[in-house]
Amino acid sequence: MSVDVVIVGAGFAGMYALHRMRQAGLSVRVFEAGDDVGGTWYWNRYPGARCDVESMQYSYSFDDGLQQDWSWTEHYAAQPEILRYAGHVADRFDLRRDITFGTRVTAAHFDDATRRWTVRTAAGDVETRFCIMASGALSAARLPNIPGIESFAGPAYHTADWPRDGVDFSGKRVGVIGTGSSAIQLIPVVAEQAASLTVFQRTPNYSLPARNAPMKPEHETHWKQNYPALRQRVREEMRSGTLYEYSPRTARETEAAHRDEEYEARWNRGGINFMHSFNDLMVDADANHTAAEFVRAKIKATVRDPKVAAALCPTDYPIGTKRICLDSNYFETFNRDNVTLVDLRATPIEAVTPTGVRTSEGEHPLDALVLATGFDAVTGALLAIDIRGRDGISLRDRWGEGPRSYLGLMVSGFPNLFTITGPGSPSVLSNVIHAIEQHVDWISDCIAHLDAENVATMEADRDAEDRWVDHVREVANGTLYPAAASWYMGANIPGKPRVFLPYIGGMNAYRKICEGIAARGYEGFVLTTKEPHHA
Ligand code: NA7
Repeated sequence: MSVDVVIVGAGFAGMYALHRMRQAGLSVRVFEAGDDVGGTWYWNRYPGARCDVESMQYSYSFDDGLQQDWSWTEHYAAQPEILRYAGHVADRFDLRRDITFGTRVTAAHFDDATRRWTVRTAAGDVETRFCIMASGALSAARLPNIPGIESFAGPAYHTADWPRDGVDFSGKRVGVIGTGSSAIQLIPVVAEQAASLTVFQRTPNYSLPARNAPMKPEHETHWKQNYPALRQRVREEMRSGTLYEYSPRTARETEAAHRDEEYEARWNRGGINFMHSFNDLMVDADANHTAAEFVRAKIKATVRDPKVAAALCPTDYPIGTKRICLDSNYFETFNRDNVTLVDLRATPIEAVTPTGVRTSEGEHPLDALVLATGFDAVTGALLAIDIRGRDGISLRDRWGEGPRSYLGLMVSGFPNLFTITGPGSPSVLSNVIHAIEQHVDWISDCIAHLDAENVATMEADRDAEDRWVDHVREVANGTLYPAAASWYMGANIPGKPRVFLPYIGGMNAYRKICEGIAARGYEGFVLTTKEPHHA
């Protein structure tokens, strides 16, 4: 088979890319490992899975009919509803006919002579001019390297590979390893069903109340009546691809009492907006400390057992530098009689045994195990594919000391290969659907330009790429983010280079940079023209 464009992945990025490429008159084939569309929302079916961007904004903006017709039932949509939305989009734009499901891409090799890519799958090879990697930033699930993990006799589930028919934990002694965002969503729900729940925590996390609720009709109407203007405002003014109330004030210069009033008001309204209470929280350690202290006081006021409360309080990294979590009754859940917190810093795991988890303190008997242990973020899914560019050079080698990319969109030496929400782009620091739309629109305009100018290949210029990588690092180093051993830094994967993976300059600023580069004739890219046709 030979096509103009191969797209890897049929999540929100792959679906929109397919739609745009098709509109441009290109032939497209999408490969997707899952049996249907939805990407992260297809795989992450664990109880309590929910988006932490509000529904009216965590949705496509490219088609007004779509955004007017679809109704969200909750302020923050749960996984089943988001998956239904993905399915609706696939139906509405008749996407599935160009998607090969149940098929993982294993390799993509560029041929210098033909200037085409060969994409390898279990279903055979496909030749293509362009490759679009829509393989997701949080899609390569990671199993913990704990001795004996294979020996557990009961069922074990990773949150990102959850059985389609769900799991009944009634009457079971359940263990959860991990206390990241996935665990924080899952724990309150499983605690209500299981006979007992044992939470194995290595690093406590900061979590804010979501205050999720059924969709308020007036909120939905407000958004639907003003979508064009509101989306435009997000595009122009918002760092994070989501409409938040960014404060113009610093915490440092605000009196303690007023500061706490602001935190309290935002805590009570719920959501990530709390993190925008002041504009210096992510750049000034003292300012950050005031927000962290506020959250620690809330944890201590919520959790009745002071020892458990203390163990749940993060103390050794600034708030927000590991992905901030949103929850519904997470800390409250530790007041239940059937929930036990095991602080792995005090009593580390020694092994998983056939009947439970053994820590330095003894065995915790379990019937079922949940691994909420996260992902090889941002680069994991790309490097799982054997990608080879010019002269057979592999992406794995090129990125041996950390990812190098121009704008998070293209890599030098890998012509005509685009990454969506790739390393060096705002990616996971933005409302991801918003970031996806910006990338896909830019790529689609770019391909139209290449065709109009008779261009055969385009790739990042090595110097421009180096400058961008330096810029990404400098901007990150101007913040508190690198202070935490987070998955943003690759720190959760043994041996992964410590590089701040996303671009933190803001989605609005990033969009302008990309637009400027395109307007200046794709500055920083190397374009080679096709040989003229001979009559
Ligand atoms: P995260 O945020 O990476 O959380 C993984 C959790 O698992 C975290 O608490 C880890 O502790 C813990 N973990 C990992 N390995 C181990 C071992 N070996 N022993 C004990 N604990 C371990 O993943 P999530 O799925 O929760 O969330 C990822 C993102 O997806 C989220 O931010 C949203 O954007 C969506 P650690 O902190 O490493 O000490």
